[in-house]
Amino acid sequence: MDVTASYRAYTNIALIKYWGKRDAELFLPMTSSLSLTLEALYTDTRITMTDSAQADCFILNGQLQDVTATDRISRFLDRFVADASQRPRVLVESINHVPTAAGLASSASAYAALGCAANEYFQTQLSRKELSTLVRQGSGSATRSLFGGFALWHRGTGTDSASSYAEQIDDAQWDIAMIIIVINAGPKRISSREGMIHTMQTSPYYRVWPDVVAEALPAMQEAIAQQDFERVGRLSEHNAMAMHASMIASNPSLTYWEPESLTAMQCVRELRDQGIPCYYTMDAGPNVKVLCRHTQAQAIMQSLSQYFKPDQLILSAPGSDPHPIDWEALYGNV
Ligand code: 2P0
Repeated sequence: MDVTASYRAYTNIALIKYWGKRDAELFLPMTSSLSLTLEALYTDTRITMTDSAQADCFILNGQLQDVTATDRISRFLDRFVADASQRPRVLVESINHVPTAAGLASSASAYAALGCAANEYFQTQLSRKELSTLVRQGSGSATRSLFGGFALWHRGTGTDSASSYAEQIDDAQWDIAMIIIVINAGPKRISSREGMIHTMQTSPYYRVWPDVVAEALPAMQEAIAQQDFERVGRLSEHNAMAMHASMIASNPSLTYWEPESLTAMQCVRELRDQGIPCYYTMDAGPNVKVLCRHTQAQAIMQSLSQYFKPDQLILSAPGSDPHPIDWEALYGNV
C-alpha cells in the first residue's frame, strides 16, 4: 500500500447531456453522453494513512466534513478493496477549484480525482476505462472526467456495469474553448440526482429524451471528427434546451434558470447575429456555459462584460486527463 496518493482531475461540461438513470444502484444511465473536459475547473485530492483505526476522515477545502459526507466517501473507497471490513482507514483531503454544487459539476472532478488517487493508493491497477466504471458509481458525470478533451460515456447494456464506461474520442487540441458565466455560485435547491428522478417520473417529454440523444450523438461525433465548430455548437445548444424542456414539463415544473440566465442566452444570440459563432449550454443550475472559438473568446468576454462582472466570467481551454500532483509543493503539508 502506498503511503500517499495525490491526483488532479478536471471537471467536464456535457454537450450531449446525461439526464436519468436506468439503474440507480449501479448509476447506469438512460442514454450515452458526451462532454468537453475543462482545464480551468478541477479538484485536487490526496489520500494518506490515518492513525485512526475506526473511521475515514474527509477534509474538503480545509473543512472537516460531517458523518454523512464522509460516509459517502468511505462507501466509494470500499469499492477498491476485496473486503471492505479490512480496508485501512484513510485521510482524504480535497481542494475544489470549482464552486461546489453550483451546477458546475464539482462532483465530476471530485470523484474522478478521488478514484484516481484510490487506484494508486490501494494499488488496484485498473485501466482508466475500468476505473471509469467505478468512478461512475460515485457520480455519473465523473465517468467522463477520467478523460481529457471530448469524452464519450457509453450507456452500456442491461445491468452489465463494465459496459457503461467512458473513453476519449478527440483530444480537443483545436480552436475551441468555453466561457462559464457564473450566475449563482451557491448550492442549488434541487440536486441533479433528485431532479432527474422527478423528470423521469413526471415529465411527458422525458419519453422522447432517449430518442433525442440517440439522434444527436452520432451527429455530434461526426461534427467533432470534422472539427466543425459551428455544428458542434448548434448540436450542443439544442441538446441542452431539449433537456431543459423535459425538466420544465415536469409536474411540478423544474426550472434551474434565473433571469440572468436568459440575459446570457440573449447575449450569445446577439453575438451570433453579429457574425461571432458561439453557443450556450446549461446544466442543473442557473449558470450558462458558452462554447466558442478560443481565438474569439476575449472578444466574447468583452461583450459579456456589459452584463456580467469580471468575476462572473471564467474562460477555460479544454482540459487534460487526470494526473498525479505534488501535493506538498502546492498546499504544504498541513
Ligand atoms: C451532465 N448533469 O451530463 C448532466 C446534465 C447535469 C445536467 O451529470 O446522480 O451530478 O451523481 O450521477 O453526475 C449532473 O449529474 O448526478 C449531471 P449523479 P451528476 O453533466
